[in-house]
Amino acid sequence: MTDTFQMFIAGEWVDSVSGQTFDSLNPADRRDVVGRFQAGTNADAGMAIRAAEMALPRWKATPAPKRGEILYAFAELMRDNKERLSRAMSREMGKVLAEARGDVQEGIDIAYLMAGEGRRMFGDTVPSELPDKWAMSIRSPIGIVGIITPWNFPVAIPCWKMMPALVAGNTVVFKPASDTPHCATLVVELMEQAGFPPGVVNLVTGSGAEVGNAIVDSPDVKVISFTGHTSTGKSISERAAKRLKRVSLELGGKNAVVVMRDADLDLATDGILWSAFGTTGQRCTACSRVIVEKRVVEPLLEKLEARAKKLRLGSGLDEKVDVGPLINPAALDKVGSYIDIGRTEGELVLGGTPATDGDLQYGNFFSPTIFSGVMPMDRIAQEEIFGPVLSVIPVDDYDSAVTALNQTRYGLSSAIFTRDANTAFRAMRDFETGIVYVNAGTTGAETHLPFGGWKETGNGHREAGHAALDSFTEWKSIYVDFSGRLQRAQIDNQEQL
Ligand code: UN1
Repeated sequence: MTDTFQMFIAGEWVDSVSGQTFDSLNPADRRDVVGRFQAGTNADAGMAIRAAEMALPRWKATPAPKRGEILYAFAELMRDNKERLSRAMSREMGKVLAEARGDVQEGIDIAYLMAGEGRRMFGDTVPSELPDKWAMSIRSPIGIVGIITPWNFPVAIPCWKMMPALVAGNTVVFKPASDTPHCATLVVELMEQAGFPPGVVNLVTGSGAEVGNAIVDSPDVKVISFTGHTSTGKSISERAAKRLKRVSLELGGKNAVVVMRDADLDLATDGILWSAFGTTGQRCTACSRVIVEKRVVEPLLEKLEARAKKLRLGSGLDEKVDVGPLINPAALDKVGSYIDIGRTEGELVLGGTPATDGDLQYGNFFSPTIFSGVMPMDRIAQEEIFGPVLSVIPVDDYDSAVTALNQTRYGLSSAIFTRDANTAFRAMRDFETGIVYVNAGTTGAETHLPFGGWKETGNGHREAGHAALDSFTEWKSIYVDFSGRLQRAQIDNQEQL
């Protein structure tokens, strides 16, 4: 018997008015149905938005430190339920258990961090240019926030978005990816237990075309926070622009690791393999390009190939497995089509096929793949594949490495392996990405620093860290004049010439 799950609106678990459901499948074994979920509609989204509107005045009026205490209780519950959530995530999303635990931990980390923001939420208190006058700025909640999240970090990303939105005093309508509604449901169940009042958090499952658009188009939803494809981000941005809605976008990446001739090649191999094939390449921060000084291409390739060959594919729930499945059959097709493109551009060194041995045939498995001799402007070096496909790009020197690295429409994460401190500092200055790693791969951002990218990776907003609050608050600058007379800024304090 497959369990059927409900949506969470106004503090109640409810069915969709559509009476329709959809199934979430285990990507490692499509015969395993994780659960049946409500196919939400425009009307369901409307009810969730109304619930968020009703809950807003009280939540806004709750002192931020008190709101923070509920976030703290949620963090504790997540910690207590970490193993259960991680296992549910491996089953529904496919990532290996160690990584699923990391995903949940990232959610816990941001919940604790944002709980603390309840007692900080700093503004500025600064001197006024006039005597007997006080000047300060404070953050205010904006209103109802629409949260639209992807499947690849099904616990961490919803938490990255909801925790800052909520501690700042907004209420939330949350639409998770249709590939991972179970993870979303488990998170919201814990939010309910933590004590968020009814209507403060609402969960509506269903398609982007129906539920996502209803949230984006609603005049009552003031902020949209979205992580996903660049094309979807652009369309959300266009729709939301009609209402001058604030939109925070985290989109694609085409992240590169630069390997200099003086690098520790074993360390570089570790970093590249982890960031290219971890999460089966399905991270926005995944490394899909290795830009290598020609002199070390051969030894590096040998190491990469030898190690990548040994990676074990299988269910993420099996602790011996290194690489889980892709999320769904469409992802398998997409990766397959890039292999065809790659064969005409570079040389296939390893992989290049779906993995179908034994029980793998029931899942969406693809062998770790490496192309060598790729040129910076080749399609496999330019387009986001979101799978276990790595392109090795040979270059002459540091300057051509920087040119190749920056020649892309994206700018999320980058890395350099070198033992030369001067080269490392040049890279920190020259790489046009929101995140730069020195002597580490391109993944593994921590939650107390700003997370996000340049160029078409986003629209200038950042998640995580206190920067996240900028997406979910309005600034209010306040002037208090206690001089008892009219004082005109920029005029009464100027010497007359
Ligand atoms: C993502 O893939 O959208 O830095 C997020 C990392 C993780 C977050 C990735 N902490 O890879």
